Amino acid sequence: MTGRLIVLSNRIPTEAQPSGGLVVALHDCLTQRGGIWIGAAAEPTATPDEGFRTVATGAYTRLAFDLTPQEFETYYLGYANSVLWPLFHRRADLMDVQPGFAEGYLGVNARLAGLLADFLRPDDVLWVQDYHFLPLAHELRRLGVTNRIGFFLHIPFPVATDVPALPEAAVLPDWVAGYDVFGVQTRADVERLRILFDRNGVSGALGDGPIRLRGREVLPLACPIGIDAKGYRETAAKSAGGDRIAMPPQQKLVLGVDRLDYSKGLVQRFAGFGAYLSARSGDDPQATLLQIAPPSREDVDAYQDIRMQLDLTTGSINGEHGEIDWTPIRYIRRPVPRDDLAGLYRRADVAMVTPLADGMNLVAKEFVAAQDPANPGVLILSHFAGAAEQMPQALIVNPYDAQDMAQALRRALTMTLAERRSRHAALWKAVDDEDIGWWTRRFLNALGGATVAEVA
Ligand code: GDG
Repeated sequence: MTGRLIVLSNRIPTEAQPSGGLVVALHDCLTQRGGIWIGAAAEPTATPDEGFRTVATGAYTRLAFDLTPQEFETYYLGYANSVLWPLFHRRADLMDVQPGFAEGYLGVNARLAGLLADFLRPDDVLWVQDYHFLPLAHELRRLGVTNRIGFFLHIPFPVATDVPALPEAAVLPDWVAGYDVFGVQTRADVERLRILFDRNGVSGALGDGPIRLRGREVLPLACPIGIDAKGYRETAAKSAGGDRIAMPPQQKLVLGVDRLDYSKGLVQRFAGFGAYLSARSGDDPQATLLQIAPPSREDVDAYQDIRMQLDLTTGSINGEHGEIDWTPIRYIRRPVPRDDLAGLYRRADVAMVTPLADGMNLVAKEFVAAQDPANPGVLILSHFAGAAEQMPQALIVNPYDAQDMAQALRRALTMTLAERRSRHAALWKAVDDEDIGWWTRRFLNALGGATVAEVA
């Protein structure tokens, strides 16, 4: 296949040498293959350009499209982040369905489809990233585009019985079927997708192969995203980030790293840590929870609410359990530089990755990659993180059950070196075998746009 690879994502990297797993993987892939990366301009503008604008050229080209402030409000903050995000994370109760949101979302997707229909050459392959663009292929097919088009959903696929909460529920299967390959993070996501089609009366949807709907065929593909495992291990080994923590030697460090988002289960995690402290006997180690939680999407109300709940919970636990010379929860609501973060992971005795729902969760993989294999820390991982499918050697917990998390903490904090090593070795193998390069190859092979050698 000789066509160009065209990647579409909500954001495009702005640096010449980007950082962050997904961005680096796509950057490397496009650099090798040649191609184009298209995304929204960093800031909305009241005077938008009509078409794509070239923002960088080189081994591949980066193009931006403008959003008006109103589109940003309805398409991005509105439909994508106040309707789809909560629904897909099993929080239909947090959906904020407002007039104009769906129109904004469909309008941006239809406008992009029009631009792409003019832009695509017949053998180009289009790879669309994430929930901001679910209807894009459906729109492109209506315009007669027959190119191979793939989609990757970074967040969970919704539960079929929740989907009717979406006013556009009836067309969701058509959006999905516009793609040739619909990639999701886990086998459980594939199952939920197939069940949705089955409930919509599509025969054969529960089988293994492609699903047929109104003359189209879509292949659901479980394609768990990975990280640059070896690169991350090196960064962590060199980082001085862990040296910044001053703690008495007998005290253990428990680490949490998450965008401040209600799906990440932070309040429940703090409650689990509080339950550990309450049940702690004299023999159980003293532990400090360091939680890094950079804010995101602060313009959406539900994010203000989670921030307030977390402030309250932190104050309550520290007030109850703190001592003159010890603060049990250290909570930092700012981003930490990437290199420092890698060092903190390596320094931590335990990581708590306990989302209520999460497509994959890269923090779990970064923590494993960052460990010193001779003396590794222990991963506590929620059953509801996509990563749990690939990482069964973590201590798997139910984030809704504070006692379960407290017991896992106790077990993690007192685990023998031999057990820590053997669990870590298995986890490292999973993270390294199925790294970010593996993910790109697996997806593009399924889409038929490249051979393994081309993207290796
Ligand atoms: C979506 C899906 C899926 C966090 N705090 C800081 C910081 N981070 C970095 C982490 C990690 C990334 O942000 C977070 O990635 P996650 O995978 O945990 O979560 P989402 O942002 O929700 O991502 C998720 C992912 O897409 C990929 O498909 O795994 O399920 O929700 O890399 O290290 N980085 C720095 N400072 C911080 O304070 N530098």
